[in-house]
Amino acid sequence: MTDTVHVLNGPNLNLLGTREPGIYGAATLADVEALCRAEGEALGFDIVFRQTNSEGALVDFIQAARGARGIVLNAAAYTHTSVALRDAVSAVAVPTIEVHLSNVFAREDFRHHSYLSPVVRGVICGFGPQSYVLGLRAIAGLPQTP
Ligand code: CA2
Repeated sequence: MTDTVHVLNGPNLNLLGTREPGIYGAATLADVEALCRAEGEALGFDIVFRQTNSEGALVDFIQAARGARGIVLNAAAYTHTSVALRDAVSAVAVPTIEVHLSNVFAREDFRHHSYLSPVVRGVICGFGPQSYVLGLRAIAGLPQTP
């Protein structure tokens, strides 16, 4: 049986590769998806890859991941604002890796705080699209709960 990992993306990440290449690089979200699918295949994961600009939809995506092997979550700006997302991550009890393309700690102060970090399994930031690959590998390395 293949384990499912949900790779969930928040607001404006659909614009990747079209603007601000100095911060976020040249890869598009479709490129990131292809990378995740290739890594997922290597690790034996079925990848569900989704993006939304809406906070409520992201809550729904997290809830839909209940029972999955893991979640790789780039909540984008909602990372720094959303108690609703934090509550959703806590509620589903699925091992979640918070990822960011950029090194948020090398950026503005408001990006240094995450509502999600205290309730996720771990945080990876600053490696561009490789942050997602590292997130998938982190899930693969976690002990599996029955
Ligand atoms: O570095 C990351 O992955 C972020 O989660 C990206 C968010 C930002 O608010 C977080 O602080 C860090 C922003 C995503 C917006 O992506 C864009 C891509 C291209 C052009 C404009 C925005």
